[in-house]
Amino acid sequence: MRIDVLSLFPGFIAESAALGVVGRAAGRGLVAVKAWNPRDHASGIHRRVDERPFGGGPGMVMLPEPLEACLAAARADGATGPLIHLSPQGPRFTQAKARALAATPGFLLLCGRYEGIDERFLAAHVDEELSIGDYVLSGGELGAAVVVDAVVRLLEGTLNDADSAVQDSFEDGLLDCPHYTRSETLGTEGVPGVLLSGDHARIARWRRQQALGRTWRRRPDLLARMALSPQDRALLAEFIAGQASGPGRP
Ligand code: 9D3
Repeated sequence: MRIDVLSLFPGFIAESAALGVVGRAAGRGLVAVKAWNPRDHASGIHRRVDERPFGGGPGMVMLPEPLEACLAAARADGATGPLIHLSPQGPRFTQAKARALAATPGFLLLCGRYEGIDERFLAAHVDEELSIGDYVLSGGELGAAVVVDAVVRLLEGTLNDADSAVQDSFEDGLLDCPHYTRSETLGTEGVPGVLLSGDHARIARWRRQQALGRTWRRRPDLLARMALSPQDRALLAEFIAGQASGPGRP
């Protein structure tokens, strides 16, 4: 897979893509993340990438010309797939969208800075918009890093079975169960007995029940959109029966 990112902070994109799971995937040749700086395609000694908006008002807006030239350079280099604008105006990025992107040969991410990007560039070139959540960021770079991370970890061969994607929260629509280490200082203190029993069927049942129970308590919105199997329903009923209070408890 190939991911090309248009950003005024190419260093941030390159450095975040060199870390952890994404860095390992790049090292294995499963993905190439390439950053493109519109400033490298701006003209004049000042290499301006922003201008004052028509109609006045505070703040600057990204000029279309450096972005046009930057996008053309990326496409000429082989950048492939839709151009996705990271934008607070976009629909929310979800695990389902990460899965859809992971099934493609590649895509481009466009990061805005300042107040945003000239609408004429967006209208001419952007295929899709994505927001990463309802909070205000200073630009699209953190959004791009989020999308790259969520997509690349889904690529075949990226994860070892230890952190296999199928075990993830949201892959089955549930939050994760609690985990306990073989800690030298804490020993087995506070560890649920079932985890020390060696009974793998009981352990699996307990973990599933904890995942269901935590989702019920902390994210009832996720549970409401799921169709639970009769077994899951029974596990959750048992969990709820053992609780002091209802959903919303921390
Ligand atoms: C305070 C500035 N706002 C004026 C009404 C508009 C605004 C412009 C640019 C708000 C945020 C940004 C920069 N944000 C992003 O580029 C961004 C973003 C976000 O802010 N929240 C969630 N997801 C994303 S993806 C890109």
